[in-house]
Amino acid sequence: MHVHNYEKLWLLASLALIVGFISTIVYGAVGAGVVMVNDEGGQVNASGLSEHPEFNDPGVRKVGPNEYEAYVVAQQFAFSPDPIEVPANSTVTFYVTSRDVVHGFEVAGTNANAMVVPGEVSKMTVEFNETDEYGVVCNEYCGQAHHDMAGEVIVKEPGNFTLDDAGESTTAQATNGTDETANGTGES
Ligand SMILES: [Cu+2]
Repeated sequence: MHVHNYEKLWLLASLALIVGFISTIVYGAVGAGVVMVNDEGGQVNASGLSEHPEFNDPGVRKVGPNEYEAYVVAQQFAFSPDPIEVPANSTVTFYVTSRDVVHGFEVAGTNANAMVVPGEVSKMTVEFNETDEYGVVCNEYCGQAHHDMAGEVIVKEPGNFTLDDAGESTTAQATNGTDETANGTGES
């Protein structure tokens, strides 16, 4: 069978396009450090958050050198705590859940962006290298004042950062590694 040269050229060109499109999808999915939020964060009783060992007192905990966990509760129409304060040069794992309806939790300008579903914990990790301020937005329509639902992550100079009382008030893990930053004075 004879295939005309132009025909071959078009076949090749369309093949290259298909390969190109698939490559961009694969790169976007695995090459750019994109991680999907899955069910790793576990589940909670949305109406019993006040009895939860961490979500009863949302806040930032130190769990290792330069490693922090931030427990965040979303509810109509605010995030708690707000602002979320963390030190620069740290790795922060956010655990976010909702007290009422479905919300969004997006730390604008970072890779953190998740749906927040009552009963589920969305877990995501962000590295903060420099002092900065990031807006936190709810990007799931959650009710009449949804457009007002915003918060802030403040990345502070490590020397200016102290954990507030929430960082030392709960459970065994917090009593291990917090002493060096626990000045006992709370927020200044
Ligand atoms: Cu909302």
